[in-house]
Amino acid sequence: MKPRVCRCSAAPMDYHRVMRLPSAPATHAVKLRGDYSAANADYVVEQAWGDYTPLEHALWERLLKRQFHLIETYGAPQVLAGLRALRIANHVPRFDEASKVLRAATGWEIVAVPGLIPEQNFFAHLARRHFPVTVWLRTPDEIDYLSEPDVFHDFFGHVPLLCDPIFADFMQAYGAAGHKASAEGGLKMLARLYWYCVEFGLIKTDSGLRAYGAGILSSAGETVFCIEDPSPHRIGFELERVMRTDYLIDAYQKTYFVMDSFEQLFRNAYDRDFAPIYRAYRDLPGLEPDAILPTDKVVTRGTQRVAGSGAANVGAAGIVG
Ligand code: HBI
Ligand code: FE
Repeated sequence: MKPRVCRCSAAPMDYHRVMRLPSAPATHAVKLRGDYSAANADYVVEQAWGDYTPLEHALWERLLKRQFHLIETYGAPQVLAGLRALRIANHVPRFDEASKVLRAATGWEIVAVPGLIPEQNFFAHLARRHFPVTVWLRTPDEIDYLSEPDVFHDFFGHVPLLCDPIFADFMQAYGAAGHKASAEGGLKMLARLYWYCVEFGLIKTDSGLRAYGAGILSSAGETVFCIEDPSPHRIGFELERVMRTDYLIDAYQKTYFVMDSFEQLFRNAYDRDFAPIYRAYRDLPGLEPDAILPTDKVVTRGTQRVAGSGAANVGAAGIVG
């Protein structure tokens, strides 16, 4: 697979490809943007908040206003509660201040990182309730388009839900599962769970479907698309189904999986041995991103008119960040 440039501020690199390598990302052919030279062995750096420029703070404010407005309509209530608790302001947030809120809420804290880090380090942080947040912010011409997660995606997209006790426990369990998955040949399947839940998950609420995945929440276009558009399938979450399904990294998703509640996620994933699932499916080809199986709990069957592969579709989808 060739390196792809992805459409949103989601986690839009092919993580598996980058992170399966034994070496640090900085030595990989895909040039990562962050400065890894000052990172310690865990890839942690200083946030150096004072170094953000007035232009960067202004860009943060622009991104924040646009997304906050959309998320009031389309975001899950737990996300809104987290955003309020964090009192995200009109400037790039200080990780130390946000960590105080998180520690009090769920025992999580933020660690600053230069960008994407190898998945074993990423899992180790999560297992300790440390959430890695990239320090750099996109430039103004990238407001709608970015090829790696930046501080807006990582912070605005991921951190609010870490205030939710159930989701917070799930994320720690995910990190712990990551350690085991490499020995059990399950990394690819575990990454699909991350993708379809943590990055692109929807949840049912009394007022309809709402978005909680960070890749959605940091993308203006996908925030509306995932809820309103007739194109994608929306299918009830089922752990094995999700773990078997390939995903798109360079276009809007063809399928979103819908959680009944975060309790469901927790019940499915916490304290569960994934090894039998890995064994059953790891050597089989993945399901197509637009598959519908007879066993699926279909919430809405999409027209699949927008979803497609490659850059043309990304253009059609409007390249949003
Ligand atoms: N590194 N900084 C950072 N952020 C991520 O979301 C991330 C990562 N490294 C690996 C990784 N995600 C993936 O392996 C996920 O599938 C878990
Ligand atoms: Fe992400």
